[in-house]
Amino acid sequence: LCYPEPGAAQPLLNPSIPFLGQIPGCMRPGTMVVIQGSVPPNADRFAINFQIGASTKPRADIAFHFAARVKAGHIVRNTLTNEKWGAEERGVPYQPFVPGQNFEIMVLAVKEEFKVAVNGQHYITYKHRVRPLKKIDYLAINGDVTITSVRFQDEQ
Ligand code: 9QG
Repeated sequence: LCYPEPGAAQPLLNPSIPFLGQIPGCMRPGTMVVIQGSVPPNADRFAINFQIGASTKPRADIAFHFAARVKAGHIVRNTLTNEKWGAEERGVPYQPFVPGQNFEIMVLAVKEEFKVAVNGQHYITYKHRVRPLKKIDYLAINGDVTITSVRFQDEQ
């Protein structure tokens, strides 16, 4: 269900983790999600999930899983379908998440892919494996992370 309308949403401030929230208007080409937070000292891993629904049993499909494995130094991207992970995408230009430091992750959905920028710099893209995009109606954030704000915007 794509409610509320895009643009109607106020920024979410200091949500507790694990976070699960509806994406106002669902994802569509031009939807941008801006997540600000920090990596706690000693963080192992955290993940940002763009989901289809909020079910835990069975677990909702995840169109785009962005997993920062801070200790291991990997950023893994994947899709969960019928409780099974697909092929991981792992290449990164650098590892931007540093324990004790703030970050900003911007995820922009365009027609063919998600574009992810970290700290204002283009970081990676992820080709859509789930279509149509508007099936993606929930954002979940979990793991070792502190989130100060989540903003949903529509860029036409
Ligand atoms: O490890 O990899 C992404 O391909 C799995 C992880 C899994 C994902 C997956 O165990 O972990 O990152 O949400 C999950 O299930 C996370 C925490 C091969």
